[in-house]
Amino acid sequence: MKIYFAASIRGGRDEAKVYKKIVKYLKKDNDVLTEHLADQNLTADGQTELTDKDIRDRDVEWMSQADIVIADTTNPSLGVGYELAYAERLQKPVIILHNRDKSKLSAMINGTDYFFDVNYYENYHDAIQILEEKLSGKQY
Ligand code: 6IA
Repeated sequence: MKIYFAASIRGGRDEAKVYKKIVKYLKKDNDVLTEHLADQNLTADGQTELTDKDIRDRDVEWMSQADIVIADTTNPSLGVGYELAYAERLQKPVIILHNRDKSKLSAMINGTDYFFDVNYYENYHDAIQILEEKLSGKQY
């Protein structure tokens, strides 16, 4: 299965360790199109050869190929919000992981009529367990 994983970059990298664990778990059985998000050396102001337009266009192309979008929304991020609205537009299945001890999920995400499967976790073990339950035996 092709997974588009979305998580904060310029919004802040405080949760990068959790992203790394999630991507490592997802990569065991799936193709994670956005695995660079797990790179702990990637900083919020990290440099890249790509222009912002290249990044945006490549990411939406990847999303169109994905079977499912999985987003960690704990660290608020404009890019992740945009990606979730884009996933809704493409009618992609979406699983959201959110650590509610750290922030409150935006009403614009929690309140949308489109089915965002919102799941709250307390630590990365819970996050992985949620994914295990959601992904096992399901065909996306
Ligand atoms: O607003 P944010 O930067 O927090 O948005 C993060 C989201 O937008 C992620 O889920 C990514 O899929 C996407 N995104 C934002 N910036 C990049 C990016 N920058 N590369 C890939 N996806 C991005 C280049 C950083 C480079 C050093 C690897």
